[in-house]
Amino acid sequence: SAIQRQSSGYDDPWKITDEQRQYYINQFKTIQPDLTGFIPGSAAKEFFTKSKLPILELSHIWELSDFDKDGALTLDEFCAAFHLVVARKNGYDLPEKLPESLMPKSPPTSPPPCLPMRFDRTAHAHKRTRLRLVCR
Ligand SMILES: [Ca+2]
Repeated sequence: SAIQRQSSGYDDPWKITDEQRQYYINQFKTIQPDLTGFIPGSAAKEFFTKSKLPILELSHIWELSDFDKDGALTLDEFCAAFHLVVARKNGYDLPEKLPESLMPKSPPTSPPPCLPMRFDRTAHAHKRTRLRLVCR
C-alpha cells in the first residue's frame, strides 16, 4: 500500500476517508435517524457549537457546507461541515471555498427541469396556428 500511496500523489486533506465518513454518519444518526433526511439549522448549530470553535469560524463553516443554502444540512453537507470542524480543530486553516472533495455528490431535491412531451407538442401547435394567421 506504500506504493499505492506514492502513485496517488499528494494527500488531499479535505478528502473524507471511509472511516471518517462512517463516524460522521453515526453522528448524523444521533440527530437525524433518517439518512435521507435533513438536519435543521438550529440542531446543526447546537451540535457544532460543542466543538468549541469560535462562532465566526462556525458560521464560515456553515456557509461553506450548506451547499444549496436551504438552511438545513443533508448527510453530505453534514459530513462536509463536520470534516471542516475536525480539520480546523487539527490546525488547518478554513478554505475560502468548499473544496471539491467535500461537495455533495448528488444534489438533493430539485430534479432537473424536464418538460413533458405533451407540453412541447402544444407549443408547436400554437406556433403553427399563429403562422397560418399571419399568412392570411
Ligand atoms: Ca443544505
